[in-house]
Formats: sequence, structure tokens, C-alpha cells
Amino acid sequence: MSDCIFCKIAEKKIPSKIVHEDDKTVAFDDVNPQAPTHVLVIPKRHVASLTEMNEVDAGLLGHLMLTGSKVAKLKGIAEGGYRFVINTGRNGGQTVFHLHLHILGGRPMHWPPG
Ligand code: DGP
Repeated sequence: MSDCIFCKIAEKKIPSKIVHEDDKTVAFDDVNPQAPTHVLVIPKRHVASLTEMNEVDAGLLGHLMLTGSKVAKLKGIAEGGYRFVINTGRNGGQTVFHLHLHILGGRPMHWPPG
């Protein structure tokens, strides 16, 4: 989508620190990290949020999770543990409306989240 910042990151039209890329996803460092390691994994295809996904997207969603797990290993946080977050919609705290998986690690996480 032309005015979507994460589409522009996926298309390399704006710079980011890319950690991993394949034919379906791009993973890059969050510009405003909330933990020592904070990476976002996005589908290259524009999808506004998890709410827009349905049964035909099950493969892509699974791929997003497995890519997140791969990134956690690449970043060296898999052994210590990490957290996946998908903020969805207004009450979910979503601010960028292109589906993204947060991978947070490098410190103990709190529960419940804020
Ligand atoms: P969310 O609140 O779940 O929609 O998270 C959006 C995240 O995206 C937030 O942690 C900051 C990050 N972000 C926003 N704009 C940019 C950007 O231009 N580059 C990068 N690398 N991250 C961004």
C-alpha cells in the first residue's frame, strides 16, 4: 500500500536494520526498542491487522511465527527466552496498521502486560 510505512520498509524505500528476509517476510529492528532485543517481523503483503486474516492465511501466519523463532535464535535470545506480541486494533495498542509480530527479549518480561 503506497502510504504504509511498513510496505515502504519491505520495499527498501525507507531504511531499516534488516535482520532476516525471505520471499514472504521481512524482519527488522524496531526503531523504538522496548527491550535490549526488539525485532518486528512483517509479511511483505500488506495486511492491516490480524483481524483481516482468515483461513487461507494460516500458512502465512505459521510462517510469521516460525520466522520469529528463527530471528530469536539469530539474535541470541532463544535460550534465555523471549516474548511474541501482536498488538491488534485500538484497544490492542496497534499504531502501525500493517500486521507485525514483535519479538522482545534480552531481559525478563513482566506479566500482566500493561
Ligand atoms: P504497534 O504499536 O504494535 O503498532 O507497533 C509499531 C512499532 O513499529 C513500534 O514499536 C515502533 C515501530 N515503528 C514505527 N515506525 C517505524 C519505522 O519507521 N521503522 C522501524 N524500524 N520501526 C518503526
